[in-house]
Amino acid sequence: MVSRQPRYDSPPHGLDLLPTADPLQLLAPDGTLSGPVPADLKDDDLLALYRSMVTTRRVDREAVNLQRQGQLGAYPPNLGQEAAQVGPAYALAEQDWLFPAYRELGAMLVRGVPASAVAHLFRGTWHSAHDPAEHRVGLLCLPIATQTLHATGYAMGAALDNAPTAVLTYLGDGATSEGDAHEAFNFASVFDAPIVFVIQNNQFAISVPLRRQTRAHSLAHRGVGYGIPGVLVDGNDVLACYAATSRALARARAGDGPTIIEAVTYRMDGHSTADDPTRYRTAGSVEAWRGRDPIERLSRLLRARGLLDDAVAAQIDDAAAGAAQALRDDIWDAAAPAPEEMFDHVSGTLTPAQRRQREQLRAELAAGSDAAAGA
Ligand SMILES: Cc1ncc(C[n+]2csc(CCOP(=O)(O)OP(=O)(O)O)c2C)c(N)n1
Repeated sequence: MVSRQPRYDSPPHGLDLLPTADPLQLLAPDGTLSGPVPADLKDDDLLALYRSMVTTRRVDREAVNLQRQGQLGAYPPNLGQEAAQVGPAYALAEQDWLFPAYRELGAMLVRGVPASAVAHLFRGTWHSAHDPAEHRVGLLCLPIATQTLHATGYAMGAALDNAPTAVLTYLGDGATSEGDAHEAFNFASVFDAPIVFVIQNNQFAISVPLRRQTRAHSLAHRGVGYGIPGVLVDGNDVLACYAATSRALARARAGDGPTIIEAVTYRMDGHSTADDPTRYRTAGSVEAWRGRDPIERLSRLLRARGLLDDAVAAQIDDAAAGAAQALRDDIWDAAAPAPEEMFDHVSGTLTPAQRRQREQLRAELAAGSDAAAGA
């Protein structure tokens, strides 16, 4: 006989995990408030959010230019996603950790990682040129969704240590179709890991549109199946992105487990500098999103509040141009380190096999340069 017993001691969560039907929005595209400014964001914070987004956009454009000039192999632009990048990262506390994918320039700048550390990866000079422990930022991950597992593992470890640390990781809409993301969501939920997953739904995985990625009502709705609350936010509203992440990080620190936030945004540029988006989307759809620009709407709010005028805006633009120039100076014709340098960072102490491999590489490099000298 089929057992009618429920499979759970207590009913599984359900409706309380569902996101709202409409994305949370605090700042409308015309710069008026559609909800309260988060109470912990003071005037200086609002200006800092603006400064971070302007800097991200300017440095991002410089990286695209450097690629066009042959200095980077490829580069994945942030254009249009500045709020979804900066808002969540700004909500992190000093001791928290960030695990980025590859498009997270804006989030990394908020954590103090130099732009050149990101650019070196795309130049192919270094695997990643920042110290993760110094900034509490993991390495950029190009294999889709792998960072979600690193992040979940780190969060589980932090919980075991009773550390007051929460973890933030970003993934794309396409990444939610990867097995790695599923495993990360499930482990995070089952072990109450103190982690926040921010899905930047920029509508495309290269040329594959969102409708080919899921039949769920939204990506945030997928949380229900994992027992994780899902939160839907306007990803072009930096205040909403900040507020939702801040709440989710507090939940994580209180031991209440993970949250999945879907930030609904739009990638205004190509997937990478190797992509031609005109092949798979219309100019009209891009134009429709231009009116929702994340920087423009915060600028309107700041001007209405008397926090920004032309002079302050020009100072911020100049500083952003300085950051772009610093990136250019660091990257232009930057030499690659010696190949065996990779062994210096692969693990704290090299295993005997790794030491042998390093010697073998040195011998091969020496033989190669002898042959070149003799040629
Ligand atoms: C495991 C793996 N499969 C395929 C790729 C090739 N690839 C690079 S980016 C990308 C699309 C990712 O889309 P999404 O997760 O939405 O993030 P976005 O690039 O839009 O930020 C794919 C398939 C890869 N890097 N790793």
